[in-house]
Amino acid sequence: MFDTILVANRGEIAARIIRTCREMEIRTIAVYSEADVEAPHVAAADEAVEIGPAHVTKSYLNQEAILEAAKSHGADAIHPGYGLMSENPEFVHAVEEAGIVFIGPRPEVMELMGDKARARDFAEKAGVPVVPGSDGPVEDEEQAHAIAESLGYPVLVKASAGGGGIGMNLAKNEKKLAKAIQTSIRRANSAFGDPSFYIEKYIQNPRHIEIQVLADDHGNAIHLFERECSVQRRHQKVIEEAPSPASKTFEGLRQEMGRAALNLVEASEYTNAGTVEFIVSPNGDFYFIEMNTRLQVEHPTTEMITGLDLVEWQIRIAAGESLTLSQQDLAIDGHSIQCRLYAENPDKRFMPAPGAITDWVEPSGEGIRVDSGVSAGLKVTPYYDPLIAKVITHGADRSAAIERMKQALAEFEIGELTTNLSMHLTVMDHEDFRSGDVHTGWLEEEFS
Ligand code: MV4
Repeated sequence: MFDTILVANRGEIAARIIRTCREMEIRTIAVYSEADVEAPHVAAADEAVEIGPAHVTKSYLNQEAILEAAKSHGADAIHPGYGLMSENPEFVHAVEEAGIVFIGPRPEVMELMGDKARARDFAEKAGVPVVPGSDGPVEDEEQAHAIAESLGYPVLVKASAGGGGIGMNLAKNEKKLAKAIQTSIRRANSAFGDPSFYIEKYIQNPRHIEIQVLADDHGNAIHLFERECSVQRRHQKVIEEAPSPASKTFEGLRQEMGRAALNLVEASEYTNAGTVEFIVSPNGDFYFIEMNTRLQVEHPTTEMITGLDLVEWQIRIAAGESLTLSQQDLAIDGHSIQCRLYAENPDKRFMPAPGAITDWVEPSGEGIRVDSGVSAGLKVTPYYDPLIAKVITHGADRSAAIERMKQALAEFEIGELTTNLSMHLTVMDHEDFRSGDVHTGWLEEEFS
């Protein structure tokens, strides 16, 4: 097992990774920017290294500074958390060249899944259902017209290098196609320096459901069931839960999506923790959209219903250990919901609202977990993601998890800072949310 892990992240996820390292008796090194001197993840780690100015490109994305901190402080592994350096194959190569273990998948599979057109092609060949669409990237506008014609409108133009909705444009009819392509190309060029795009049939009002997977270096792979992530705004998830309410409606959905996810894992020789994302149409058909090659923000809901520590398993797998669980050993225990608390203003179209935290008292109790990255006396700065905490509850069933969430949110004391907490309380009582029948456009339709 590793002696020392450097956590190349900040906020709630850095603190959460450090907690598991402590339980595993692994020494931790935090890194921090000039703006994060007083951040909780810095205090939580055994040692901490300043890596640069507040701006992410100068600190948390500064590969040389992170590697230098790891080398000079004797780290034998680096955990990237999510975002930042977590899905950058070049960083993985640099880490390995320094003789340090990257806690995550191999860089080759990270690169494959990072190219959404390639990933889609690969998934299809591995027997995973994909949305009807182009075979790989589309060459030009003429070919695009022919493909769209055979698919039938509306179609979605997606940037190959995209993901998370970047460079994605809807063409409702033939007249709108050229413009959608141009917009995708422009966005993809400026965001990724890669103009390539592909086309899919547009699935209206889908749910977003994903499968958590774990795979080791010895050929063992399991899935840890599904998470429902349809409550989102501008491609930012807001509320997640496990299992998905749709699994009650559609018999066989969980098992079929789980099998499909494992087919992709096995075909791509994927290792460590990962998430296979699907969209599910209102009639229960599911389609692969992308694979995230990292731990996800919503992983605690899976931990609550399986009793597993996903960070512990990431570390064990990276250290070469074998999975000791087989698919038959796994069962879902109850239901879990996660509400993301963002420093944002519900009265100003949920725009980020940085500010000082004068009061911060977290709820606690049976079936309540809070993963936070702030504390009283600190400031939320405009430099980083406005996610400040996640409230996660567990109950015997969905309504028990919702009741616990209402209780936890009501108990949360947050002073001065403007957050979306009141919106969460409203959602918990909304009849559509209660019914479990929501799609990816629902939140923006109801709360705008
Ligand atoms: C789609 C889709 C409908 N049809 N693809 C958005 C981000 C990227 N992960 C894929 N996305 C979508 N792809 C087809 N063919 C609808 C979305 C989509 C979405 C997907 C997941 C979560 C939230 C979403 C919000 C809007 C649109």
